[in-house]
Amino acid sequence: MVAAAQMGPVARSDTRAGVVERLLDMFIQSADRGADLVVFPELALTTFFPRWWQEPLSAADHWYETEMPGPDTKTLFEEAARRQVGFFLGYAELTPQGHRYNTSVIVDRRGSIAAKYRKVHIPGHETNEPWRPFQHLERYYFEPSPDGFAVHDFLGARVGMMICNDRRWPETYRVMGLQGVEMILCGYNTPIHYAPDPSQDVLAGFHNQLVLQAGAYQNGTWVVATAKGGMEEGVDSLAQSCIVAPSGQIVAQTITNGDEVIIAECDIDWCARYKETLFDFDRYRRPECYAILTESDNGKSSRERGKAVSSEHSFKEGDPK
Ligand code: ING
Repeated sequence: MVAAAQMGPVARSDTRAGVVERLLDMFIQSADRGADLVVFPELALTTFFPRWWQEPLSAADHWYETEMPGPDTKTLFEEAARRQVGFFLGYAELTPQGHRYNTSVIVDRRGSIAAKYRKVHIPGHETNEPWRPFQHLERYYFEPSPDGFAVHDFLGARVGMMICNDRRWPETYRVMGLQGVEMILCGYNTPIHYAPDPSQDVLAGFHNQLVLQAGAYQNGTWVVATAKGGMEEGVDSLAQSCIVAPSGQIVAQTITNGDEVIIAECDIDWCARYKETLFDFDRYRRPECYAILTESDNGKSSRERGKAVSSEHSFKEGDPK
């Protein structure tokens, strides 16, 4: 059984201890309902601080964790060991070397960290843009992961992690799909208003479901996606946490934008119904046709070459067929 423990807003003034109390309440509620694993949101311990410009960058240090577990989070790890229930937790990481990452960990039934993931796709902008009603300065506050996506043997399944914007990129799911992933855990903070193109605002929920369902189906994997939603420091953020089956069906979804636990029986054997038929990669995938996907110049050189190639294969109006 897997639970998504959605959070409502975390205020700028909320303390980590106060936030952890909320997480603990939902963790205990999930364990009482039979959960083996509880998935918390991205940056779960603080308000979504990248909505504000702070300089120097060191003025933001207090938003980051320098140790995990730390003094405020160790009760979560202790409860995991006590109830023998694992969890996924997103937080801002400041390493001893001074690197800053948007990070998540999965913690096992003994309360030990089984794996750490650092966000690959960093959205938003790098510099102060006061024209925005609120900012999205993740590219100022976080470095992109140098590690990419891994899949781990965890709680009896092949489990991977992604964070927020990662869920919008098909490569995220396929890189883990090619490692046999059976469940992808995700936390997100998604403002409903998207300043660069407000026409997308009304589609926030649709786009959230679209990418999660497509990624699950096209890779025969479960996806558990947990929001920190609601009106947080004046920014309306998408809730709609959900649990998606390998079929692409949503089997559970939150109905509020506050603290809310949803739970589902996730039969890992369901993955094989897709991985061993329609999406049997060994039988049907054509990697020899996909080289452009991994060119570091985002395909520019292929498009250049493509001009020569496509002239042989594309016909102009009136050409003899
Ligand atoms: N948040 C957003 C996300 O990808 C965003 C960024 C906001 C994209 C609004 C599109 C629209 O869901 C994070 N934290 O990545």
